[in-house]
Amino acid sequence: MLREGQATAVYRADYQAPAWWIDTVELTFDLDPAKTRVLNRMRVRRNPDVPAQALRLDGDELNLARVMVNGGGTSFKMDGDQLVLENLPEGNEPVELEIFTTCAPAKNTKLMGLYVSEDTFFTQCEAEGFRRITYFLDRPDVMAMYTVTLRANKALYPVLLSNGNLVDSGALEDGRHFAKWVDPHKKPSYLFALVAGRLVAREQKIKSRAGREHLLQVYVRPGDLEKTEHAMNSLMHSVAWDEARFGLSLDLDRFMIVATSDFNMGAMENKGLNIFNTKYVLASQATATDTDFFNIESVVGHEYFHNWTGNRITCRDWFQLSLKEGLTVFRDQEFSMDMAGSASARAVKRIDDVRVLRTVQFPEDSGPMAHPVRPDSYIEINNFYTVTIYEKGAEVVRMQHNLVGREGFAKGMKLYFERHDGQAVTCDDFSQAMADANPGSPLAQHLAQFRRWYSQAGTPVLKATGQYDAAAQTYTLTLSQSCAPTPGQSEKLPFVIPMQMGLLTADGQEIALQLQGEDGAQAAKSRLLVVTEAEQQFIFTHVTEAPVPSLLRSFSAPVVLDCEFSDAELLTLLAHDSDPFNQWEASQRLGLRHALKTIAADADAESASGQFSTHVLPESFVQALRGVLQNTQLDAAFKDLVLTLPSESYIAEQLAEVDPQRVHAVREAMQLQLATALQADWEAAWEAHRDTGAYQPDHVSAGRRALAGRALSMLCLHAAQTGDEVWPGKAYQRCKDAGNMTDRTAALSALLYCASPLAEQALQRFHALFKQDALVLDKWFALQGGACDRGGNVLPAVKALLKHADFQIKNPNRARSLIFSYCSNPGAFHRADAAGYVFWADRVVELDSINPQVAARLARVMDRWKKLAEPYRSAARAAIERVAAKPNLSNDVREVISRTLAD
Ligand code: B3K
Ligand code: ZN
Repeated sequence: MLREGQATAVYRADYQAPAWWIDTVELTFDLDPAKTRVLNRMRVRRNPDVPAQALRLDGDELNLARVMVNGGGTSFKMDGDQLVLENLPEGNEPVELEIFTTCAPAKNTKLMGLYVSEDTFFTQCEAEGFRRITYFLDRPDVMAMYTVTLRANKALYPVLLSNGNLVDSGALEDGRHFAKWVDPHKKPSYLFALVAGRLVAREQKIKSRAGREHLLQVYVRPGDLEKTEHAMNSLMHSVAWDEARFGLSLDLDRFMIVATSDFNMGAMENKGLNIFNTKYVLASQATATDTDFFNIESVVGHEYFHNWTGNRITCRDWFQLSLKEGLTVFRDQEFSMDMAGSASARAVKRIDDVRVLRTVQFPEDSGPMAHPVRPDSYIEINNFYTVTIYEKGAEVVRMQHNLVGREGFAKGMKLYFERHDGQAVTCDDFSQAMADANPGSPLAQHLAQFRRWYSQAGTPVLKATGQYDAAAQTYTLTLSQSCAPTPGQSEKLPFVIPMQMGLLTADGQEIALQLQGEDGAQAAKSRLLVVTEAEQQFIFTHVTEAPVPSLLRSFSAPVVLDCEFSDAELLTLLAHDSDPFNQWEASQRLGLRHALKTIAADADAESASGQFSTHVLPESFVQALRGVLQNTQLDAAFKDLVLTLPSESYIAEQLAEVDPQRVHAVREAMQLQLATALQADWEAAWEAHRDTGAYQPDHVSAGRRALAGRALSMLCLHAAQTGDEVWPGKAYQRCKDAGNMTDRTAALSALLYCASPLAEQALQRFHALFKQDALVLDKWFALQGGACDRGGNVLPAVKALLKHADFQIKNPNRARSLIFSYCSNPGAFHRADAAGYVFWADRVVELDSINPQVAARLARVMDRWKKLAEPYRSAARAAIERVAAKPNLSNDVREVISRTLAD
């Protein structure tokens, strides 16, 4: 293990092919929580393409008992954590290695490698966890065939699972038993998995289009079986979707999902044996919200789609992580959209995805952890499972899709598999296949330039200005791009930006788009412009009036669009754009614009109490929002999104210097204005949507529940101003009687939001009802950590909850539910007395000694501290420096903290 000061960076440019290959691995486990014995027999051979070198095997926290070569003893040495064999036979003949080690799964609180959760053994090997199980070439470009024998006490561990097919099983002496698994596919070590414990499974047999039969299984703890129906349905849908959309069939007889409540992230795509956080498996209407149901569908899909994009074709090295993650996120997004059905539901999904990108990835891209989609270096790879790798990576794949079209993309995928199935490859290999399958496409024409999306960090700004020439009936759109420097990259070259756009008349009609020199016959109403220069002009002809441009439709590229729209133009787009994304976007721009104006206004204009007037938003915008609420043509889910104001963190990102309490106060003033001005409309919305009938987690009824929940929250907020007790009473009643978790949590958060005296009672009832259900308790903690701050009340409540009997910091879900919810709640976290930052520093240090990956995530909360106004900025620096001064920090936390403090 690297200790303080020893951490060294790994560079992409240093990549070298492995000096040895591992062809086969036979692992035998004697599972015991205190001391598990692992016998590893592998056949290795020299890589003939690389000069002869010693075999250096990775290890981490292993106890080495024995090493044998071709059945006899051998000399070896340790170099740090590596086991080095210098005297292996020369030549290209395979060598039989036998390594015997032990490890202590019960003590493994990092949850990497082999660990125990609730008396069950689990593994997590990505990225570098396999070396905590045995000595190995723990790198993704070494792919081997695995045979695994598990031995354990039968009463305690009746179910023994590993990758592939079960080929043998039976009883052993002393109440023990064994199971032998053979994976028919070669794989990198990060996809290895085993599970052993007392589990039950929901099973489903399916037949593929090609006629092959498969067994699907979802394993959970006894008692949770009835909560697995949705996960199983999601898995069946995923299998069918990948066959239908990409012609990719399941390549295994058996596909298993196993759920655990102790997991560092969402889920893991181990070959044939996916391991999931319970949060993304277990669902019933009584315990899971609509969001949970949709997330389960998307994560089950994501892990299943990795079977091809990640497992069959994997990454050459971890710098290529987005090769599998960006592509697989793109695939799960498309899957969710196809499952959603209607155009409006698809748009809602797209808006949700863009919201995550803009509120989390854009800040990452302009902060201390900014890195390209294909990074050039890292200290701890676990720190690079980021929104840039995943979500921006997906946008980079989506842009390729936009540049070659849907059919072209399918052709590119086909070529990618023809060329690289069974290989460990690079991001360049993917874009090359896409371009080669689509000669003549803008992607093929500009491939080298397009690849800057992989190599340059930072979010480009696309500035758009329009000029209408009434005499010539032309509209000239000038697009210029720029990208601010990011750590280590001061100069940025122009990107290839696919920009989908249209032009509207002032009353909302779409104008046929004819570029100068083009034949009018082909004029479409929406088209793709490909921007490649630092500045470029597009001249549209036959434009009979000054148009309103609808730019970057469906968010066709991950850029900041800088365009000086008037309020009137934005209202036109909100009311009439045929692109629902841009309709929503217009509402966001209007909300944001007035928030920023108020924040920037002279502080003297405010009342002495620091309250803002409740007239932040102009009447025309409020009236437009009323129109949306009253519009019977629009889906409830879409209305809910339009009525959601930009978040505090999104508003803060637009500011050069952030006073978080001011941002909080302005946004709350806007909320109150909407609550008051639209009171009658919220009542009507509540009445029209509160009854959603028998629970179904489909998009239409989920949208109805979302809008009803928002209406209730707004009505309670308004009631709190007037002293009215009716609405809080209704919310309390709903919290008591709701037939599903979505309505119940919406009612509870409405009570918390308006600081109703009934909130405490409602919280207690909720706890009493669900104290046996870990995932619901997580929600209970999260609601309190994320509550709207009223006079600094949230932090004391959070501190008290840390001592609650149900709080366990070792469980990542629980730690996230309380601590992360609080630290990402800007109004409550950024306190003038610095107590939020002190709390953060204490928790980072506490968590780091338990689970560095979770601690490093929490450390990221301070990414944007340099933008804070005083006194927040100095207080934040002091807290970060306090963490930095601790001895024995993990590499994970040290890397994040030192980047955060770097100039
Ligand atoms: N590939 C895993 C993530 C592993 C994270 C390791 N620190 C889950 C996923 O992206 O599907
Ligand atoms: Zn993934």
